Amino acid sequence: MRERLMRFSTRPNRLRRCATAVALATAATAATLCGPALAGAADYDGDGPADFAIWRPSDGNWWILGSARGEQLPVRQWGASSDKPAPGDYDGDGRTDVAIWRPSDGTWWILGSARGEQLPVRQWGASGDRPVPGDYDGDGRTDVAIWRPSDGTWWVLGSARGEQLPVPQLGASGDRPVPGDYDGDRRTDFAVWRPSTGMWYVIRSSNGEQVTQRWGTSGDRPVPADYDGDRRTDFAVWRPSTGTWYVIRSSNGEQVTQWGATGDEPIFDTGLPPAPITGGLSPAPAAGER
Ligand SMILES: [Ca+2]
Ligand SMILES: [Ca+2]
Ligand SMILES: [Ca+2]
Ligand SMILES: [Ca+2]
Repeated sequence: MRERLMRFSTRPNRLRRCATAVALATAATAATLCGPALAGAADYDGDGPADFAIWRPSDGNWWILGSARGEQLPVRQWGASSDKPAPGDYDGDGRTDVAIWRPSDGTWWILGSARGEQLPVRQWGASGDRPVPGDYDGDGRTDVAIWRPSDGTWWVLGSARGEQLPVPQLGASGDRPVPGDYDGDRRTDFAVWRPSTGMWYVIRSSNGEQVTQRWGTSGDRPVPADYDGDRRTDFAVWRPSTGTWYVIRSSNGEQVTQWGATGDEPIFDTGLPPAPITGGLSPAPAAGER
């Protein structure tokens, strides 16, 4: 338990380390770079723990603080200002791949970590959709997926067979998609958080059952992740007004709070579970240069 508590309590410190690392590397302010336009938490250097990753829309640069050495990885340019970050382990090598989804034409641009090369460009989704990559079919590789706010449908291109999975309906306009592995079966569960009511709606992949949980209020940001290390995603919100994290640990249901430093911002903005991007990325063209 001590280890688990420490894991959680170190997050604000790591946030500050992120800010420090970025500040040392650029004249731009750390506050700007550590703002809400984030790529999520994922394991880019492949050492196990999640690394803090920031994607800056203005220039498409990815700033990653690798946990293995505590050092910033080489800055990579991938994507343009209108793109949405969509990292995941698409090539299944255990390291998160830098990736973006382009709303204007629904294309996915992925820099595979295994070979340091761009994967074939896929078209999946349309303007207005939200990218919700995850391993929905449980084959160990991230699936290209979008959530459509207008009707709450989830469209997933399963990586195992290269086919579309059954299209569930969950959520409505105004909701925030928060997919994660809440039931711990290694498959991503469809999930949304409703800001107006603070309700979480999750369809468990293990049995198809829908479960609900009230956690958080309007103005909070959903930041689901596995904070207690039991491989199940925990319900969690971050309150910007006070910098406080509110988490329900899936291991024991314990409700915990953690104060962040003023100016900290949540990293888990995409709602992606920490997934295994890599250090030492080799040069590759920016998304848009086929
Ligand atoms: Ca990978
Ligand atoms: Ca998959
Ligand atoms: Ca699951
Ligand atoms: Ca957990």
